[in-house]
Amino acid sequence: MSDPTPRIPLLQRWPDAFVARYRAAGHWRGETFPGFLRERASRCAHSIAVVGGDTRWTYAQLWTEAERIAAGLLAQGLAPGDRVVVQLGNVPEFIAVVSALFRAQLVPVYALPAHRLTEVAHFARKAEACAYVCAERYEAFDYRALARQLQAEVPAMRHVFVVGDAAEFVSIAALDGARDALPGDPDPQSVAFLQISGGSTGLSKLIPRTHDDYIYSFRASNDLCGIGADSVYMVALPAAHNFPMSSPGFFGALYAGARVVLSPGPGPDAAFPLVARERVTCVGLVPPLALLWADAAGKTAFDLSSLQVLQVGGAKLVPEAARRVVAGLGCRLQQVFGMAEGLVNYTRLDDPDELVLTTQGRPISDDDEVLVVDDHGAPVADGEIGHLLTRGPYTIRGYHNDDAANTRSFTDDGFYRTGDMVQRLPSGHLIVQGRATDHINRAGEKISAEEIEDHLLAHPQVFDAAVVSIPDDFLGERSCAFVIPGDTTPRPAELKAWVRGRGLAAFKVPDQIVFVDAFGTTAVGKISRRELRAQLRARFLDEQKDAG
Ligand code: OOB
Repeated sequence: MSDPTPRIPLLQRWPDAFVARYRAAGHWRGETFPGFLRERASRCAHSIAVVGGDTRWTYAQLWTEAERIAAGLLAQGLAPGDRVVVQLGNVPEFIAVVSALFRAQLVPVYALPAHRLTEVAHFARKAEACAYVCAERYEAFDYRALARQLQAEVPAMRHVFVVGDAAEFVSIAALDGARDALPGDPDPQSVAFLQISGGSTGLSKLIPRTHDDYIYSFRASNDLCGIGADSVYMVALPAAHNFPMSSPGFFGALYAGARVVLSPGPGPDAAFPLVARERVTCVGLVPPLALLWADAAGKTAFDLSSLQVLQVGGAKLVPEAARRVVAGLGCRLQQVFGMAEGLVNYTRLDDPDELVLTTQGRPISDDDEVLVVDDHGAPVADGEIGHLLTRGPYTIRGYHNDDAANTRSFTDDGFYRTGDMVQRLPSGHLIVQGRATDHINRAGEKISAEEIEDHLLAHPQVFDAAVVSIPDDFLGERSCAFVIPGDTTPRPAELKAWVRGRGLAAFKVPDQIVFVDAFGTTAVGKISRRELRAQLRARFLDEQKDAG
């Protein structure tokens, strides 16, 4: 059978010389998702692969489920190469469904459970997807209602598959089909899935990851995070995030033949009983959750002594918070500074404490090229702050179907402009010092200021709006919208309800709304939105200091 899976367009592929180099180095081994999952199903057939809710699947059972669903999807009329938006929470079916998509050479597009119609419709259009997989209900939200709206808005979305009661749609549990209709394994260089970007400017972009590049990233992560067949890895953050997916994530754990435990929520209440019962050895958290866990650990009756490595990433963990986390949980801390576009940095498990507490780690690979440059692109000396640019064996060379973003976000020679400002130490460890783009990092969820401003501007009583990040003791950053009202001033609650009503994830609703008469008092002539946001933020923080 010819290979139907999407290839990355020529301009955004790794050039041949890099392909040769990454292969010669043994990073890209020609492995594929269905290939390794099938192999584990035979080698680790009776080991427990996935635990969640009442389900405990062995590796053999997971593969059987994946093949059943894969065959069923093809029997329903999907064809290899089709894109499928997957919006599932931390349930075993998440892993079975994506394994099935890989098996059938269908391409998952990962939405978070928090995403709502506007976002899911955007992913569907951008990916030209024809199918949507959702849960009947997750965290009290009925996704079948969203599916109906989605089909009305995106006619190309022909198929809806539901985990749980499917109503008029097709139930995942009922799928079945001929196994001999399943395709062979895909080209390792083809696109395995599309991941969602944090969305630093405007709407989220889609990130094409190949089998070769992604498998390398979690195989290499396993070594650096101490994951082996005896490990028990907990998914506490939403499973669709890159961090719990691949750093080392549940895919790393499955690659190692380890056990994956899905926690229904990220907080101590949901997670601690499972840590104790399953003897969890490794978990990844964002900084506010790590602090919650550390505080709760001193008071809980649950036995957390199995925890060996607590990973913290997604947002900056300041040294003082790092000390509290270590004191509270008593296990090894590992800082993780990564991005869905590729590059992931880890502090090493045997790094001196000082580096673990004060840096965000160093790249996975010797072939990760890291540049720290000034505003004009000239390299800065070690220890100085500059823009982080990177390219390497698991960092994309371009977004899916987005020429404008590609021109902005990649240099001519293929470096990704991360938007992060960092300091590099002579050891190669990076310290994240802020960022050059205007997004809000709200407890690890990235919110584009521009996207929220656009939604606020659509309100009839908003004359102008600027959204900025404000430091927050718990979240790290919260969002604050400065709004110049129109003829009458709406109530803040009304504006928040407006943003939510536009079909957006709840985490994007501004935490705070401040009405102002005008913007940019010190500005002469036209200033950029970036400068404007910076001025508003500075003025607000000054006023708070004076008031406090
Ligand atoms: C992870 O991925 P994304 O794509 O949601 O967000 C990437 C951005 C980075 O560019 C940086 O601005 C920020 O999140 N970030 C951190 C950080 N980890 C991520 N900023 C400071 N300190 C850290 N430790 O967030 C992600 C992907 C894979 C592994 C871990 C995190």
